[in-house]
Amino acid sequence: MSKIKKIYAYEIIDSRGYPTIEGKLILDNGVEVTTSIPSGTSIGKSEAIELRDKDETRFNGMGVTKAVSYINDLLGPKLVGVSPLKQKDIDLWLIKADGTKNKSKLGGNTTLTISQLLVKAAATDLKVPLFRYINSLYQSLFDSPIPIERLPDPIFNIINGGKHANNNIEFQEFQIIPSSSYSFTDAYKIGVEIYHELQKVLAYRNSNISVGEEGGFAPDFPTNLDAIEILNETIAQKNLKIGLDVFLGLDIAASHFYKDGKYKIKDKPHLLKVDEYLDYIYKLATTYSILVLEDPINEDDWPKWSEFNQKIPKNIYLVGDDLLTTNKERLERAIREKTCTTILIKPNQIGTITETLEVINLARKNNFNYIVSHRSGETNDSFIADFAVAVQSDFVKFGASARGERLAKYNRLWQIEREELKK
Ligand code: 2PG
Ligand code: MG
Repeated sequence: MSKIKKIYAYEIIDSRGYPTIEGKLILDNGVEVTTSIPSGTSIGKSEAIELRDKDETRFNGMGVTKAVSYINDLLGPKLVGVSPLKQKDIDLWLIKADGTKNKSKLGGNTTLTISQLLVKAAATDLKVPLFRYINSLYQSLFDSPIPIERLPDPIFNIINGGKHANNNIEFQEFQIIPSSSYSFTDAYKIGVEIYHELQKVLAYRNSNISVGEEGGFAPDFPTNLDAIEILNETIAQKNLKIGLDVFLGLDIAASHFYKDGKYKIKDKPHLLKVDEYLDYIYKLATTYSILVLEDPINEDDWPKWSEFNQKIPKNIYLVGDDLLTTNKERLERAIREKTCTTILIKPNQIGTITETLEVINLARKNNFNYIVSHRSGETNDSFIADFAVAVQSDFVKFGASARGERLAKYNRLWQIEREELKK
C-alpha cells in the first residue's frame, strides 16, 4: 500500500468571501488529492474551535495562516511514510496532539483537513468511489455494516433568514423536502422547479429576490409565518400536494434570538416566555406539514427540549444541531434524556472523520436519526455528499438548489444515483 509523501495546505476563499483551508496529500505513487473545509456562521457553543488568525490587518482577522502552518510545519511532516489507511490511528494522534476537549489548540479546521485528506487519498489509491470507501471504513471501525440501498432525501433551504441573511425574519432556514417516495433525480427536479416558482411568486409581490448565504431567497416578511405561507402557496402553484408530495422543514436556530428566558420573534408583538413561544412553535409544526424541525429551542435548555420532544408528534423529526454539535457526549445525554430524535452531522463541528463516524455509530445503535449537513460557509468540495451516501443519512441538508458550492454536493448525489446506484 502506498505511503504519504507530502501533506500541505494553503488558504482559499469560501462562499462567504472568508479564508478557509484547502489541503493536498500526495502519495509516493503519485496519487494526489485535494480537500477543503467549510465554516459555520451560526455556531453552536460546544462546537470544535475553528482556528482563525485574529490578525485584523488580514481578511478582517479571519485568516487561517496559523492553521495552515500547523499542517505544513508541524503535523504534515510527521505523517510522511505513513499509510493513509491508518485513519483511526492518525485521527487519534491528532486528537492527542491537540489535547483539548474542543480542539482549541490546533483547531478543528486544521485536524479535519488532514483527516479528510486521508479518506480521499485512501479511496483514490484503492480506486473505489469515495462513498464506498467511507462505507467500508465505517464497517472496519465498528464491525457493523451499513448496506448502501438508497440516496438520502434532500432538504432544500429556499428561504434564508436569521444569521444567514440581512432580512428581517428570525428563523434561519425555511426548507422544502420532496417526499421520500421520489428518486433523488425526481426530488432534485422538484426542488429546482419550486425554487424557480418561488422566485416568480416573490417577484410578483415585488419582494426582493436576492439570496442569503445558502442560496435561498432572503426577502423581508411581516412574520416568520408569512415565509411558511409563501412556501405553501408556491408548492400549490406547481400542482404539488403539501404533506404528500412535498413537506416543509425549519431550522429555527432559536439560540440566536433567545435572551434572558425570552424569545423575540416578529410573529408576536411582545417578548415570549418559553412556554408561550413553544406553544406557538408547536402550532406551526403541527399545522403546516413540518417534517423536520431543527433547533426550535435554545441550546442550553435541555429540560424544555425533553418536554417538547414528549409532546411533538413522533412523525416530526426533532433535530439537534446547535444543541448536539456532532458531539458524542452530548448525543449520549440526548439519548438518556430523550431530548430529540435526530442529530445533525457536520464533521467540522467535531474535527475528525473517526469521531464523526463514532457519533453516527452511537446514533445507529440507539435508533437515533441523523442528517448530514453542509455549513453556511462552503467550498466546492463535495466530500459530504459521498459521506452522506456512505452512512446512509436519513436526509441531507446542502442548502438551496442554487449557487455552485451547494450544487457541487447535490450534483454529486445525482451522479452517484446515475452511475452507481441505479434503481
Ligand atoms: C445550520 C448550518 C447549516 P451554519 O445551522 O444548520 O445550514 O448553518 O453553518 O451557519 O451553522
Ligand atoms: Mg442548524
